[in-house]
Amino acid sequence: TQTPITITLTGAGGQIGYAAMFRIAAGDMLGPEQPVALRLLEIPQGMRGAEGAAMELADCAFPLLAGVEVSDDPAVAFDGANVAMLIGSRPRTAGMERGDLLSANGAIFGPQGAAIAARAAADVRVIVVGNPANTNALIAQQHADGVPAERFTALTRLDHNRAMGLLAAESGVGVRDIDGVTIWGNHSATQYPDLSRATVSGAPALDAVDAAWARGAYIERVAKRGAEIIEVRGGSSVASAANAAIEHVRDWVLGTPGESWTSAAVVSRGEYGVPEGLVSSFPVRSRGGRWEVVEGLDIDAFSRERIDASVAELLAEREAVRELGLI
Ligand code: NAX
Repeated sequence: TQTPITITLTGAGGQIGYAAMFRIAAGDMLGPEQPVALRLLEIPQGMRGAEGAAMELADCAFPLLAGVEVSDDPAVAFDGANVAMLIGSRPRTAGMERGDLLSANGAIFGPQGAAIAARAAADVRVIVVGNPANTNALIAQQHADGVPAERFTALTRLDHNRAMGLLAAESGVGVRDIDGVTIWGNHSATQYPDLSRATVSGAPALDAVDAAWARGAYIERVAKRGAEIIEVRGGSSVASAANAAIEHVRDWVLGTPGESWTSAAVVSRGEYGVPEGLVSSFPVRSRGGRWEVVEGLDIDAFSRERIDASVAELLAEREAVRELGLI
């Protein structure tokens, strides 16, 4: 039997945490042989929800589940964490100014970054789901002295999966026949779902679908898919978000298959002209437990403009959190 991997989930009393934890405990994230120990972090008002979920986990009698602890203290919840999934945040609500939004999240992600640096395992991998995810990841990373920057990532896999699903539907194929999709930039309305390298059944996607659609309505539909789900379902994306976070961690730890790539927001080293240090989405492969940005792709003028626009938003968010003294 293997040593359990410790996974910390924040916002564990909320919807995405609830959707994620049962699949993680069932082995969907780290495989059917790998025991997992869960540490659930909540704020005091979310503790009952997390405790109830922990009771249900016990009632599942998952053979791989090596233990569950619930806490409202980051120092306890991040203790020994190998994987930290930061789901709880303060998302934007109607009428909220950007400064208020960023300040509220700075108060969450700064201390959590520091607690990760102080308590987590040496190999800790962090994924931020809570919005604004890219900048929350930047804040956490900046407070995690001694933890390599590459261990901090933010979720754009949901956008990536949405982009795959919508392309497959338009082309009349299954998602297994889709490859080479990329999400660039911020997990926000400015994100750029890029089909210039995508293939449908091995042929260029831009030959399989209307090029005007690919560079117009498609981009908008992917970027606004969250709003579309809210309108139809009457609630935000939950199971699909949990699934994407699980796939992000799975691929990070276990690797991506072959030459295929996926999308993840990682700390830029200046690839594709994205300023160093920004947490921006790129085409990535996972090799030997590390994300590698896929380099050397040609970027045409249209793509350049879209990438630059989303990166400009990330830069503005970084400026704002600097001015607020949050990093
Ligand atoms: P919920 O409101 O259901 O759950 C959030 C939970 O986080 C609550 O139980 C709350 O008490 C807890 N929480 C708040 N501050 C905390 C802290 N400092 N420490 C620990 N727990 C804390 O939201 P849910 O639907 O689960 O969504 C969670 C986050 O994911 C939101 O910020 C949401 O905007 C974001 N999303 C990000 C996506 C992405 O692709 N990156 C897509 C889905 C989702 O919209």
